[in-house]
Amino acid sequence: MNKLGWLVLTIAVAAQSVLAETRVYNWTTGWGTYNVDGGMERPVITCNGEYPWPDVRVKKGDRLEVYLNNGFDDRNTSLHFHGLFQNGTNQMDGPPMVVQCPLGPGDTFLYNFTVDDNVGTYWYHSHSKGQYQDGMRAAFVIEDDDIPYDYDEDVVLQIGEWYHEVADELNEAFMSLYNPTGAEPIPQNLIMNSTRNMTWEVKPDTTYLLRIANTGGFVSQYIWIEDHEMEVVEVDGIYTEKNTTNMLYITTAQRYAVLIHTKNDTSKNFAIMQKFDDTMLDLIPDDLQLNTTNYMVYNSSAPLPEQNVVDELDFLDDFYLVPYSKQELLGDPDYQIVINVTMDNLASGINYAFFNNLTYTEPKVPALLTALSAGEDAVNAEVYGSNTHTYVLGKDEIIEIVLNNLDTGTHPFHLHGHAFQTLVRDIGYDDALGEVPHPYDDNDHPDFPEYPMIRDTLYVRPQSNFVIRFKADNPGVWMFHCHIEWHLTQGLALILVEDPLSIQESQSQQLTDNHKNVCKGVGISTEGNAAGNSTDYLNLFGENVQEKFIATGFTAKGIVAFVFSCIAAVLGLISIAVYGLMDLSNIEEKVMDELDLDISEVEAVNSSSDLTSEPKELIK
Ligand SMILES: *[C@@H]1O[C@H](CO)[C@@H](O)[C@H](O)[C@H]1NC(C)=O
Ligand SMILES: *[C@@H]1O[C@H](CO)[C@@H](O)[C@H](O)[C@H]1NC(C)=O
Ligand SMILES: *[C@@H]1O[C@H](CO)[C@@H](O)[C@H](O)[C@H]1NC(C)=O
Ligand SMILES: *[C@@H]1O[C@H](CO)[C@@H](O)[C@H](O)[C@H]1NC(C)=O
Ligand SMILES: *[C@@H]1O[C@H](CO)[C@@H](O)[C@H](O)[C@H]1NC(C)=O
Ligand SMILES: *[C@@H]1O[C@H](CO)[C@@H](O)[C@H](O)[C@H]1NC(C)=O
Ligand SMILES: *[C@@H]1O[C@H](CO)[C@@H](O)[C@H](O)[C@H]1NC(C)=O
Ligand SMILES: *[C@@H]1O[C@H](CO)[C@@H](O)[C@H](O)[C@H]1NC(C)=O
Ligand SMILES: *[C@@H]1O[C@H](CO)[C@@H](O)[C@H](O)[C@H]1NC(C)=O
Ligand SMILES: *[C@@H]1O[C@H](CO)[C@@H](O)[C@H](O)[C@H]1NC(C)=O
Ligand SMILES: *[C@@H]1O[C@H](CO)[C@@H](O)[C@H](O)[C@H]1NC(C)=O
Ligand SMILES: *[C@@H]1O[C@H](CO)[C@@H](O)[C@H](O)[C@H]1NC(C)=O
Ligand SMILES: [Cu+2]
Repeated sequence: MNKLGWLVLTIAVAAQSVLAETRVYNWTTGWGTYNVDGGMERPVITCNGEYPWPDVRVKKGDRLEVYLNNGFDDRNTSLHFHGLFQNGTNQMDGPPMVVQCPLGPGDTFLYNFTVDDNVGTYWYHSHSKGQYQDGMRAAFVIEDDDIPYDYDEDVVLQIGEWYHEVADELNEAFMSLYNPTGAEPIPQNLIMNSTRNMTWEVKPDTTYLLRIANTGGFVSQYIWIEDHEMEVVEVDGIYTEKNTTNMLYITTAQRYAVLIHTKNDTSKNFAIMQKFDDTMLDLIPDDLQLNTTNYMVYNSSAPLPEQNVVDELDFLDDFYLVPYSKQELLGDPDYQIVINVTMDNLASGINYAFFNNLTYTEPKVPALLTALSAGEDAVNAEVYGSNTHTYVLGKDEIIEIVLNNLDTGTHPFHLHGHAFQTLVRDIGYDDALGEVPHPYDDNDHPDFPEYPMIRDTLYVRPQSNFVIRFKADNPGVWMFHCHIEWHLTQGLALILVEDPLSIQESQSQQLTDNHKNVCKGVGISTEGNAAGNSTDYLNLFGENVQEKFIATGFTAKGIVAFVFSCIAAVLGLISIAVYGLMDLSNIEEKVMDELDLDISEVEAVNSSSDLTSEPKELIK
């Protein structure tokens, strides 16, 4: 290179380093008592003694150094920056036993990465069981000087649901023999920005970029603002062609950035409405308020509006959004993964979730640490264990995931490390109408869009299917899972190991000294296969595996019958935790209805003699 060339290069580097900043955060987890929804005081997870956790706002290209100090005395923790590609920094992605060792009490994990490949609206949250539902979460915005839209002010808004009990207690009731249908706990309220009756004070004649993130752990929501249109310009960090709507439907973990232009007239205030997708609730307690009113305030001396009632839920179908980049449909897949979603009881009687009959079960060594230490064996999916449900993907391959939802619920699926194209999302099929699941048919499907919508979290409808594609251009170990925290706990997850030999070769992917110390702290080896064997990676002896399926002859229906017959009192207590404060008198009927049981059948099982012995086996 000539002298001038060096000079130009030097200036370019200097200019970049002036713009890009390193932002340091030092967060310690703990517990505090707060009355978040105005309904009840309860313990919540705090950050440096405060709640809610701080929203983060950085610029594209910045470096983050987040020191997460585990201030709990009884549990491990972790942090995931949802939607970030973590290109070259896979160990900073968060899920414990997938890309990192769990962070033990008293230890510190340094999440150190740059945000080069992402812009827009994200969030961060604990990736350890139930913690984000207890409050360990916030919005995360990456500002972009080149954003192709004009606006005056940029405002974030978190929506979610809230429980009056901590996740630990709910989980105990949920993952229990006494909850044989796997009914998810019913939340007590919807919240906005960690409160109810939220007030957003706006200026007249102003264009807001409102960044809405559903940081809840379960229910999808409808959201609309009385007499105000929303122009969608971004989904999950992907800019879109503008699309105007009155209402959005947002699943947990999804984000929408919308432009809202305020009125000139400041005499009146307007309702910001949020509403449960109540089809996701197994039971609707009598006292559950399905919609909540918040306020867009132009004039604080004018009265607050009543709720805004709409005739129909006419929301934007995100499938039809077109990315601003007009990225074309990726070519035919090099590799197609077909996964069936089901839910069923295993031998303990507990209800689990499955992809192709596998319920995700943690390995003994985090999968990334296996990939880094396995040498040539890293390309063999077996070394990651038979119950982590791992697929190994080749460098730059086009991957297609076909997901068939054989279950009757709606599930929002999230892929780490990528945003993907959505080729197909079928309509829902209602079991109440006698409809059966419709798996995707390769030979008979609708035309794929020319410019498919791109995002990182996508819902599948009941008994339906979707098809997504992405390019395996991000070497790392990435989780694909349902973002309903209850379903993740039930094992609705799998692992994609992308180009493992490139991970091994990359300097930036090597474990940091801090990470090695964190592993030492919780007694986890930094090398070895899923069983922890580092001499023979193909010897999986001693690996963690899921429980057995229920033996033939003793069915899930039998378990339900047993639960009802022997432990009615306990059931009552558990039911309160799971179903909320509802009229419990006919709960057995409702559960049986859901399982398609009829009373005579249950009574027949109840009186049969082998029942008394078998369930004891189940409990041990
Ligand atoms: C983070 O804060 C804690 C408590 O104030 C302090 O002990 C620790 O040194 C800080 N760590 C860093 C990296 O600043
Ligand atoms: C933290 O994780 C380690 C390793 O999986 C485990 O042995 C330990 O029991 C966990 N600690 C707590 C407090 O749950
Ligand atoms: C964060 O990572 C960068 C790049 O590897 C490194 O230069 C920097 O020292 C790291 N920060 C800390 C506090 O270790
Ligand atoms: C908030 O909303 C609830 C339910 O609509 C209502 O009962 C309560 O009084 C409201 N609180 C305030 C402070 O407005
Ligand atoms: C929501 O809360 C965040 C953080 O406190 C705040 O910056 C934002 O303005 C709030 N959004 C609205 C719509 O009030
Ligand atoms: C609102 O006021 C601005 C400035 O006063 C004016 O330019 C604009 O036309 C008005 N908009 C409407 C819808 O009246
Ligand atoms: C909100 O819920 C109440 C009862 O829970 C109902 O009367 C009202 O019509 C609902 N409003 C909307 C907009 O659905
Ligand atoms: C906007 O969304 C509607 C469906 O909700 C769709 O029919 C239309 O094609 C979309 N237009 C653009 C430009 O995205
Ligand atoms: C998924 O389910 C469909 C319908 O039951 C079945 O035809 C197909 O073989 C299943 N695929 C896998 C991978 O289990
Ligand atoms: C899953 O289990 C069902 C029932 O045991 C069986 O029919 C089916 O073949 C299994 N599917 C796969 C992909 O193993
Ligand atoms: C990761 O970085 C590589 C090399 O810079 C690039 O080719 C690839 O597109 C990136 N992947 C993602 C998902 O950003
Ligand atoms: C690891 O594999 C080797 C070779 O197959 C075997 O001898 C050894 O017992 C295994 N170690 C453990 C802890 O299972
Ligand atoms: Cu789910």
